[in-house]
Amino acid sequence: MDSIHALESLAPDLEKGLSQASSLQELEELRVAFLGRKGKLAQIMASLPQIEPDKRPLVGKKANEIKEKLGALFDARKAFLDKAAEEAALSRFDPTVPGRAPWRGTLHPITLVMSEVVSILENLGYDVATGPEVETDYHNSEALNMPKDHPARDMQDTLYISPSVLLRTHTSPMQVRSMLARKPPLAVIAPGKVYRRDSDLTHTPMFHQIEGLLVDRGVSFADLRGTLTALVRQIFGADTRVRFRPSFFPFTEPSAEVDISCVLCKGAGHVNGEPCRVCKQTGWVEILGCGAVDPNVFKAVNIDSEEWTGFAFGMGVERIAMLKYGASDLRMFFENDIRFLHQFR
Ligand code: 2NL
Repeated sequence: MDSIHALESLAPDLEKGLSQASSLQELEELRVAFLGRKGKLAQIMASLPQIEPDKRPLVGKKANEIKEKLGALFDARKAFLDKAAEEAALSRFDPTVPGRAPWRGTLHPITLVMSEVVSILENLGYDVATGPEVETDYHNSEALNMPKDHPARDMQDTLYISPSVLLRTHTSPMQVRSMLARKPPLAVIAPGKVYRRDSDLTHTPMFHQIEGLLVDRGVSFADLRGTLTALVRQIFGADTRVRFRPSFFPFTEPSAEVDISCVLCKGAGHVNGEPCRVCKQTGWVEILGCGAVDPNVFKAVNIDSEEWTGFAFGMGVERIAMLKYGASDLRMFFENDIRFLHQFR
């Protein structure tokens, strides 16, 4: 009974082969060799017609049993190989290795300085007012004591959208809007972007400003001095000295520019015997402009300047950021070089 014998030897033969098969490809090769169309089982079945007819059912039954058996052997080996592969992968994964820190963004230095100054002034009692960057000529210039023929309108290099609509050249129009919308007393700051037709080493067409405005009865220049001294000492440190120089702005009278003792040389004018590059040996750096609100501004927004007095101040955020962070080039704030921006946390 050669056929039965041949069939019965298939399972041990396959087991031997499988025990040496270590990849899915070797497994597949064995499957083709044993169960394939021209494989060992098929070859034995091909000789069935030569067997005496009364023995054929027995051989056929045996063939089916063996086919099942072989299938089970394949499944078992495949499961074994899959499990081994999974364990090998797990042994390569070391859960104690520290993870890679995810890349975190940072706030832009201009945003940081803006938030700091806004927060200081909020603590002093000022309300924040934000509004349109596209403004009317009236809110940006006319109401601020700069009539149509005023030289400051050219001086400011305004970007016009139409003859009476423009990109705001300062955040003062928000102060005008606040005075029109509310009744004094009021204390308002206007932070935001402003635009000028100006672009070179030290000027960008867009930059940031923060303005403050206080309107109340009996406001004096001493109040202004106290407020600004408190502000700059919180920004630059408690030992910062402050000085006022007479100046001119169309919307304030009298007007002043404020200097602080140099942030680098602390007022000495030199660092390690070298002339100070920040203050050019003067010991002082300009930080903001200010003044008492001009009666013509109050008149434009229907505030009685006999009853109400006020002061206002304005500062450039980029300038403060440069001094605070020791940046030598304004353009660094606009290039968005990640190596520069990533230093501010
Ligand atoms: C500067 C100077 C300043 C003002 C802004 C102002 C606003 C109103 C009335 C009066 Cl509504 N004044 N703003 C006053 C003085 C100076 O800014 O150098 N800014 C960068």
